[in-house]
Amino acid sequence: RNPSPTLRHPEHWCRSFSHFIAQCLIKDFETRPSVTHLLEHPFIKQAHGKDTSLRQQLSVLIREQQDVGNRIKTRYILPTTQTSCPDDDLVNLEVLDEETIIAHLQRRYQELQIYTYVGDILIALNPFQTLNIYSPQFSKLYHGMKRSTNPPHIFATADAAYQSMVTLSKDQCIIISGESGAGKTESAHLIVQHLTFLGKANNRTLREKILQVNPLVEAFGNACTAINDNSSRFGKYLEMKFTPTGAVMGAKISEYLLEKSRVIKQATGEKNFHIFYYIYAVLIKMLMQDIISSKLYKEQFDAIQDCFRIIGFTEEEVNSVYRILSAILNTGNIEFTSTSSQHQSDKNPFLMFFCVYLLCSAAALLSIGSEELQEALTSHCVVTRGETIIRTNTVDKATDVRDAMSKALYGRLFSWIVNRINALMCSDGQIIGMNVGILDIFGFENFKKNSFEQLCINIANEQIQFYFNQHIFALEQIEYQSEGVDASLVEYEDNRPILDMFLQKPMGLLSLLDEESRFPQATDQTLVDKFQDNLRNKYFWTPKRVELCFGIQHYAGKVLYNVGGFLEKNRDTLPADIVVHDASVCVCVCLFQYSLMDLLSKMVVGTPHFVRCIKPNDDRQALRFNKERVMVQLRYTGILETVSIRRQGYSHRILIEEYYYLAFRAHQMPEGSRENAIIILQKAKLDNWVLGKTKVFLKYYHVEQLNLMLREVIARVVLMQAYTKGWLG
Ligand code: AOV
Ligand code: MG
Repeated sequence: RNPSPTLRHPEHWCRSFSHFIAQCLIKDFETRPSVTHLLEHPFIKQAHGKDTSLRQQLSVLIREQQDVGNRIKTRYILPTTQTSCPDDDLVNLEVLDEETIIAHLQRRYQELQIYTYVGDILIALNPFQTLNIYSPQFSKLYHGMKRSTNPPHIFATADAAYQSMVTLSKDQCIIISGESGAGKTESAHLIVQHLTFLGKANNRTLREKILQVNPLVEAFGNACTAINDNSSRFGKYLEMKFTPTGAVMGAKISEYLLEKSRVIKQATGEKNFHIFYYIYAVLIKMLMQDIISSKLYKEQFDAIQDCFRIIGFTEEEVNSVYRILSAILNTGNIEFTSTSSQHQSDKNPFLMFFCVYLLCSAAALLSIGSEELQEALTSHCVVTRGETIIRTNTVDKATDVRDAMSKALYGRLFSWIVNRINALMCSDGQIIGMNVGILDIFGFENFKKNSFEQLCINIANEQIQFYFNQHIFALEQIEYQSEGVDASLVEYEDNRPILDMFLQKPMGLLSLLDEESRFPQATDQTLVDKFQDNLRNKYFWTPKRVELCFGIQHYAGKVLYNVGGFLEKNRDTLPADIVVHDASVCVCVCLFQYSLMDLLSKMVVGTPHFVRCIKPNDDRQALRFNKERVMVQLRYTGILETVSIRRQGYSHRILIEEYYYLAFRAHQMPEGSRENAIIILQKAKLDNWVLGKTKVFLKYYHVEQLNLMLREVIARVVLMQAYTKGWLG
């Protein structure tokens, strides 16, 4: 491999190389490397000669690192003799029953050890308090380290993904799951933070830009719900793009299934999307009753302004965004009254005047005529016998049109912002690179009243769970068998039947819903009847005492859904003559059968890393560990089964050719045979591996070991090249 361009300059090279060495030594806190100690290192001895500037650089570096080490030691409770301990990983527990695992996690949680491994999977318990373990010093501590060097951490997972990407030149994806409020979005931020640290581009602006992406889209796509004050109301897949040498070069975001209905209506105690409160506090300048939250919203507004500016939106674009938001706010307040004579006396002149004012403002903000807008809201065209007739809408119909328009405007605005971010973040689209994708969706939800939105969210979570199962259990079993490797099959809760009940055509729940949505005469009752007649399995039932409801046994628990509004929300129609032209599309068909599958198929291409977020209590209290709640989550996420499969399993299958540098010289180009695989593994002094027909089955720690060795070999090659080229004088 050629040395990367950043290594060309001797001074720079010295810094990065010495950094590498210092990091190797700093792993062991007890060693306390001194400058003399480090200068005795054979690599450095060879390289530095009598170069005093290197010596100075090293002493600064070491002092810095020792400082960090000391600080970390006091802040993050580290065992005194080792930096990590066996109970960091559930796989190492001697007794593996539920009770032991729970007690273990509880003890760790009380000690603020919120992270625990199950092999290569990270369990993250929500601390519900700010922890001092995410500073750049921690990023440094976890940089390029073996997992067993430090206590479990979200940075270690991000680091493992990054190192695999760079070492093996393969795309990676990190899948974060867990119920609403469990900490997925926070984890996603931390991963981006660490990846941005690792992908040190010379381009500081780009780093800053990437860090603004999440806050910006979340202002538009997150909202306060009964469970979480910053709940994601859309699914997000963020791909961080890197050059082949691992420098960050851009980011791309894919969104799906934004909960648009929130724009027009929110359940009791819930709120609209964050951004509305920010602009309400600033642009509309109305007196807010709550001064403290008004101040907070203004600060948030300023932060969003900064995000827009840093990412590169023009002032004109930002103004257009606010104009559309204001138009939505105005439209939402328009009320309709009937013009028929018997209702004339009901009319309130002030209200009418106010509505006309709102209508005119909305029209002006959208740059259309107010009459045009009024017409679109209050009338519709019917074509009868080739003739187009304009009919006046009823009050209900006009209200529906108004709401549909607001939802469509918001949905499109959101997609536009996302597309614009992508255009601004990927200017170097031509460069071939690799990426680490981070999937953060809305978590499983079960409210007192659950509607169409909860159904969509929970189906998405079923799919992620299915993917997890596929990866951890099913594929593993299939592969063992086809490779002729003996491994006892592990039992697991397969949620495939539930998914089939939703997605199968033509009799799955979503197809039935789509079919019923096409009948204009359909009602909530006909829909429930249709479900009841066609869905006969143990995952579906209709309760006797509650009307217009149906229950589903999801992988994560029973949920009772209320069908009110299902048909309308699924139709998601817009009148043909409204401002935004849109065909009548059914949400379910286009979003589930294509979009989510598309997303999952993207993920399947990359090597997955899993983060399972767990919510220790429902009161959002720090240090409160509700055993029952944790137990339920461990059960339905399959963590217990995962522990056993990880313990006996060989989670990694590798192409051994990728490691041939470890045993052969570059020019030898050995063929990928079983014999050569054995030579490499023996040379690497690994044991306990299994050789299948075509692949080597390794435990996760084997792969770490191999990658570390490979990096050392590459560093040595770089050093030799630097010598031959005379860069070291
Ligand atoms: P979610 O993404 O899993 O829910 P969040 O990531 O929004 O959950 O976390 C909920 C809240 O928990 C955050 O607002 C923080 O207050 C707290 N929290 C989570 N992780 C941490 C952490 N590592 N350190 C400190 N506080 C944390 V949803 O989006 O509702 O499914 O749809
Ligand atoms: Mg979230």
